[in-house]
Amino acid sequence: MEMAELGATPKGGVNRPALTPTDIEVHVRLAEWARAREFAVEIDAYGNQFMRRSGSESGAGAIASGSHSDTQPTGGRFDGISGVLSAVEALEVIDDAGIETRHPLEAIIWNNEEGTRFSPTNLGSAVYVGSVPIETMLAATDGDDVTMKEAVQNLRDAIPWAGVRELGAPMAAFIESHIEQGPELEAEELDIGVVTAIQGTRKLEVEIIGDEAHAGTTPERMRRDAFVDAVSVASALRELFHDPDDIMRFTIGRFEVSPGALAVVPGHVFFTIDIRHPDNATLARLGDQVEAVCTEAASRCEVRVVETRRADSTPFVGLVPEAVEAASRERGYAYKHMPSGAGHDARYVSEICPSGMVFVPCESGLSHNERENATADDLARGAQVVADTLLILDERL
Ligand code: HGY
Ligand code: MN
Ligand code: MN
Repeated sequence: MEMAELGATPKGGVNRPALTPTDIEVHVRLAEWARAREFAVEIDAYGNQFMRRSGSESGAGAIASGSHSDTQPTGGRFDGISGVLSAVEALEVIDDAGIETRHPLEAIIWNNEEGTRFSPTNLGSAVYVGSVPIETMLAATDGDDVTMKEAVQNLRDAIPWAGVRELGAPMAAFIESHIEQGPELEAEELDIGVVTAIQGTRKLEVEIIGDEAHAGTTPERMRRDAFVDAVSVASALRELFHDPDDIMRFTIGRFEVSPGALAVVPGHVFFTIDIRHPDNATLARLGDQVEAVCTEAASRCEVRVVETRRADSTPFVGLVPEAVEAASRERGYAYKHMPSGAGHDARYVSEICPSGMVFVPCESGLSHNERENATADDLARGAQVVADTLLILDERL
């Protein structure tokens, strides 16, 4: 609740874009908590923050947990930050108990997971594992032309005593706790979801380019109205992605009409496409048709389509989900295995080490919404599973 005050909105949610002053304040507070425990604090070139309790075996890779602290513009109090705090809580409780682990244990704040502030955007975890080039990502700018590089420097300046973490430095394993963001656990009265996979996704940007003209004098036959074509394009896309089984997810989340003046025929439209599906072949087949469908549906304007991100479905198998399941069972928590509809940092971290996730119930399945809610008891069980999982992994690795 203390973190939810940083970027709090009047409607009870949180608006905390990556590395804005409120988000940096989250990083500072957690760094201070870590320092009070004599945990090491490090920040990498993309602004990911690592808080480490050392282990007894020199050279052993860290067993890590964490999530993100940024939010959607009308986000809730739990998406992301609850996973960061679960990791910090796990390290603190293990420290309080005086348990010596062989591996170092780390709590991580991955930078820029929601990715709403900078364009082009990417997840801190994706940059860390090297799936996108760091130079391009540091050059990304926000609406005020602040670069990600400058934003990372602001973070560094706020925690000048933090060490430098090398991008891609190996980890032994990673476990991310997150609210479910869907309705199943609550409806089935379960405590814990053991996550089996994250569905695949493709993100695209579409531009419709027409001509600005006078709204009072230009006859319809002479217009190249970008909005009119964008409406046809959007309908054609909805048809392309219509799925009678309701498994396909298709969203146009941002739609900008320019110049956005009452008496001007719009000369330009920009919109984003977010598509998701658990089956990579379906995602490939339909995603590959986007450009042709857009071009076909626009009658007078020029259309440009770029793909900004693509990630296949990612399974979580073996060591980490098995440890999450063992932890849940030993605590007597009611759990089930389930896939994730949302994307998460664990998807990218799984490219460099065994990874997995634990879900906790959230009220009515609401997320990316200011009314997002989760109970303290449920969150505590999730954090307990994280702590137990770290210790189980320390034994098994
Ligand atoms: O939309 C997503 O799935 C991401 O977590 N923001
Ligand atoms: Mn999240
Ligand atoms: Mn989110």
